[in-house]
Amino acid sequence: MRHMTRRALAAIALALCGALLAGCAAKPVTANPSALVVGFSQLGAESGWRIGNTASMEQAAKRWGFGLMLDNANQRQDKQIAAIRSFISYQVDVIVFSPIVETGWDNVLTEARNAGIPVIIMDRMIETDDDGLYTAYIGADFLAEGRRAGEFLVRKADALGAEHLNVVEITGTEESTPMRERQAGFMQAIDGDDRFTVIASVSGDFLRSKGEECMRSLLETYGAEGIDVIYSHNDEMTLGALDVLEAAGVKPGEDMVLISVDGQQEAVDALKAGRINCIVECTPDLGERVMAMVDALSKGEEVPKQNHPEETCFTEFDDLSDLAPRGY
Ligand code: GZL
Repeated sequence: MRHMTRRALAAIALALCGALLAGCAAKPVTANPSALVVGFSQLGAESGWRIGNTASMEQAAKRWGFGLMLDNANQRQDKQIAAIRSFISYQVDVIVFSPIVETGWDNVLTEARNAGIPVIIMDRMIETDDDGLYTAYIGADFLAEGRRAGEFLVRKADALGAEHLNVVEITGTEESTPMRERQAGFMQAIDGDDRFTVIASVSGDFLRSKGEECMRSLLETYGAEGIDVIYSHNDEMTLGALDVLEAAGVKPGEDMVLISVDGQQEAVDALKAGRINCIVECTPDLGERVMAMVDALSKGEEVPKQNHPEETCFTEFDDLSDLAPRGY
């Protein structure tokens, strides 16, 4: 862990520079100068899931009494890299980041390693030949999430007695781990079942607005009668698609099967109303796991490299009457 005096001096210097440059007081990181400081680069605020994930980190840091330097990169990898470099300059105790895409991190993570600062990758994963560049990964098993989506579709097709179903896929941010693995897991689960044809796969970038655009374009291309199933990689895009479908006179959940991922309250409410058929859960509540690992690292304890939270799947076949509020 960093020597407090050196870091305190670095903090004062950085804060003064920041304040002078920004013309505003640098945000105090923590009231307790001896508290651990976590540098957290969050990729953006593109969805209810992401906002819930950020809140989870802030609440957990507060519970543990850690200082949290939070930077929101607004969907830009270059801003995440700059934030990580500022955390290194500040000499934080641990760096946590959710990489918007999988590649392009080796250089800055090498700088963190050279500075002796452990890195926890949270939520999404990186692609690297050197897994010594990070201490641990805490986040979902996205391949399993994709498989759950596909397994629901097989079950639904059985229940419908369907002979053939045309599937369209609205994917998340290209080259991100959830997009790649939710697609791969889904395809694994339906592989070899000739009742299903994936007729289109378009990127909605995890955004509600782009989910609307994708749905509008898919309807124009295939017509409502040409689409039987929509597999959408997150609830925001699904909710955008719902608006477009209902404006076009389609009854989602009945005329078309809708499969979504995340488990935001608004989507769960739509599931309960029969407008969505299945939501594969992806929990944003990773903060407690992250901060417990920060504490363990500060005590020199060994930590597991891969850490996946328990997740489930909510479907039309389940009794959801006592499902607790989702909180995001
Ligand atoms: C998944 C996370 C994804 C969510 C989206 O862990 O990275 O990013 O599924 C979010 O809602 O935008």
